[in-house]
Amino acid sequence: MTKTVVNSWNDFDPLRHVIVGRADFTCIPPTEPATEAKIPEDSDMRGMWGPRPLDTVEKANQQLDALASLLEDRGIRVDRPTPIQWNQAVITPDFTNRSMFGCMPPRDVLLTVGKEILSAPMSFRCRFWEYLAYHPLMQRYFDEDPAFRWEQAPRPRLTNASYQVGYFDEITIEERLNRTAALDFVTTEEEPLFDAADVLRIGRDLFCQHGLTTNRRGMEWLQRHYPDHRVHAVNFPGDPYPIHIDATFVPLRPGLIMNNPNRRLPEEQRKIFFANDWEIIDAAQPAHDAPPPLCYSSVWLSMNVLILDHKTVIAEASEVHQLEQLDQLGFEVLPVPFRDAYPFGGGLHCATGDIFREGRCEDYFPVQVPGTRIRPVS
Ligand code: ABU
Repeated sequence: MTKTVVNSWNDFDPLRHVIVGRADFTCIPPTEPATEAKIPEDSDMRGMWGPRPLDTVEKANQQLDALASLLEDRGIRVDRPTPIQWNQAVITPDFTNRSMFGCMPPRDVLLTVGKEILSAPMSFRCRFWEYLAYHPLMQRYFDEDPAFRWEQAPRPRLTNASYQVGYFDEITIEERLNRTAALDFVTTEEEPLFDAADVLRIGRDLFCQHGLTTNRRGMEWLQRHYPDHRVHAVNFPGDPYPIHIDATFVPLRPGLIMNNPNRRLPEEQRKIFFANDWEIIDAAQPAHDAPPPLCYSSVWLSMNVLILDHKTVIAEASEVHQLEQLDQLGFEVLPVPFRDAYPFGGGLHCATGDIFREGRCEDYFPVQVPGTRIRPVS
């Protein structure tokens, strides 16, 4: 077995080593101030919580294992987390939550920036201990790569002060859209909060989605933690549940980004991309008009693709429009069935976490313009 080298600066350089999640013991967590957000009013998940049915866990694991095999067949090293029994209460001095969530989506928790892997604070109480599933791998990487930086963001307290309690009391989708467009989210600015999947890494620039799971203080913390990077705040009006950037704004290769046409990046925030000759295209429409049963995520997991290199991409097998669009863009597209895994925490990008991609920290945005930077542009 090869020794670990941690290194990844973006989502598109050649992938050589990755974590693929596991569905074992995944729970539907009980309602808490932050997760009411993720359960649409007409969802079949409203009011339900507890371990997910075993047959659905098995089906999800089959698809996750098949993804891992495909990657290994292409010479990519795959590691897997060690699930813990997620059907246990989370008890801290500040809150109690009756169950945890799972470890199918490593992308939500682990932020790899160069030689560092940072466990995010996480803004859901049910996800407070999720990083523990990756602890055995982190210890191994620490032992094998003397330059690996194993980091943990400040553990949040997640008291009621971290949320606008009652934010999701019965309001219409229109009211919800108005609130998110006005940057009024369930999380407050009480303490730094972010999920790793809200951070889009493009070399020296980190684009952070301001939404239900990431606040401005979280971005400020990231800017201080990564002083050589430029941290940007972006938001996407049109998304009533803005959680994680990877079904909204997805770089495909240097110079090309796919944007969810229902969640367009505002004009002011596009300037930095255009000033540096990046093209932003609309993603293809999803093939499905509803997510699978008991799924938190939207139909836009269609665009939650895993890029293997500048010419090769894995996309969900039934997403015919997305497959066709990627094909027309010149990619070799590898279709992988993955809808049974969606309810466990997302799509192909969510279900993976970068450990090693070839390439260095490039400056893709040498022309910095106002509009997104959280620090003034000099
Ligand atoms: N984790 C990405 C999910 C985003 C969405 O539901 O559209």
